Amino acid sequence: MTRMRRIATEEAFSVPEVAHALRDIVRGPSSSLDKLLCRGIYDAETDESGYASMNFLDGLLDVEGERLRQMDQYGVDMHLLSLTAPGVQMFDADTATDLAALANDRLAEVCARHPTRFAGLASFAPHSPKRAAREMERAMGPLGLNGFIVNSHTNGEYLDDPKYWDCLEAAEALNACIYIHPRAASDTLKGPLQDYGMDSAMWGYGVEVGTHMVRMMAAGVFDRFPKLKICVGHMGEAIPFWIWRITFMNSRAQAIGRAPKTELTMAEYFQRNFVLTTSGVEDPLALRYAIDKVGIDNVLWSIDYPYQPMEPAVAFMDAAPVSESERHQLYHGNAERIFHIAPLAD
Ligand code: VNL
Ligand code: MN
Repeated sequence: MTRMRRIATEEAFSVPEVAHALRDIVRGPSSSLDKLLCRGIYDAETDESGYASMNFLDGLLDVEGERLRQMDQYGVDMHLLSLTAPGVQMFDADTATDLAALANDRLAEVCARHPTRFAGLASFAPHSPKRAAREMERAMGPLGLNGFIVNSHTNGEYLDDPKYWDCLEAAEALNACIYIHPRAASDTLKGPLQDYGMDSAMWGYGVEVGTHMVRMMAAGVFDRFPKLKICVGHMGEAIPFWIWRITFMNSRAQAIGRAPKTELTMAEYFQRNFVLTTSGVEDPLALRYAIDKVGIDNVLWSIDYPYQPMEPAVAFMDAAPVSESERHQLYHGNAERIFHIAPLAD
């Protein structure tokens, strides 16, 4: 019997041009909370957060060296790569558009060199939505990429804002899933998240993306784009646990005129329009809960390399309290379906 294929679906990379541009951003006047992590990664000499000691930059810039070696060592067949947060969303719209295209070109090249080892989510610049839509078509067409990544808010605005709907329309038309990955909370959300290391993965990222998801559902975005698929990491950014209360209180808010009327309930949108991955949550009870809540078709395995180590993420899923057929779906079947990855011939 052959070993089960393992496709990891939230795997970060970068390219030197984007790294340099982010270094310039953190040396500039931006008030973004992302500066803490970005200074640590891209401007290590000025780091005050301690992030620099994690050496994430080496892991991000490397795709075909140490990363592939570890994938071989731990039996990880494929990384679905995505340009790491904050992606291109801190740059002005022109720079963001150009750097997204450049990162997508590089990504397509590496996927073409290793078609069974790497697939990729394309970047786009939401703040230039018409050009973004064209880049999305290029990414899914000639570049042969597998879906899209967006790092939550853009200049403090979220995808419920109709100014971004060209991007949502393109994704839906292309039958391509948008992965909403965290970045640090927007300026209007960041206040109490600035201490104790709460800015990033410990807490702030989940608050930021969870807020983004609720905004999209409550705004009725999925009435306009019923076939749009959104992927989120971190076992659903706590929304599976909250969805009953979100649904109950949203229907009350609708009834008293505080929220727009929607065709479906929040729980129905969550079920129909979202899939989630396991990145950075190696908790078997949380996994079992997520599967029971959203269904085995809607949960995908991921590592979150290089921010999370590979070996424990594999050990977690190998030992997870699921049936073998469920494990097949988590490890590869759902990723193949959602992200247009060719199944292996028997
Ligand atoms: C971290 C974790 C950062 C996961 C990430 O992206 C991430 C972190 C910037 O631990 O800082 O995807
Ligand atoms: Mn991640």
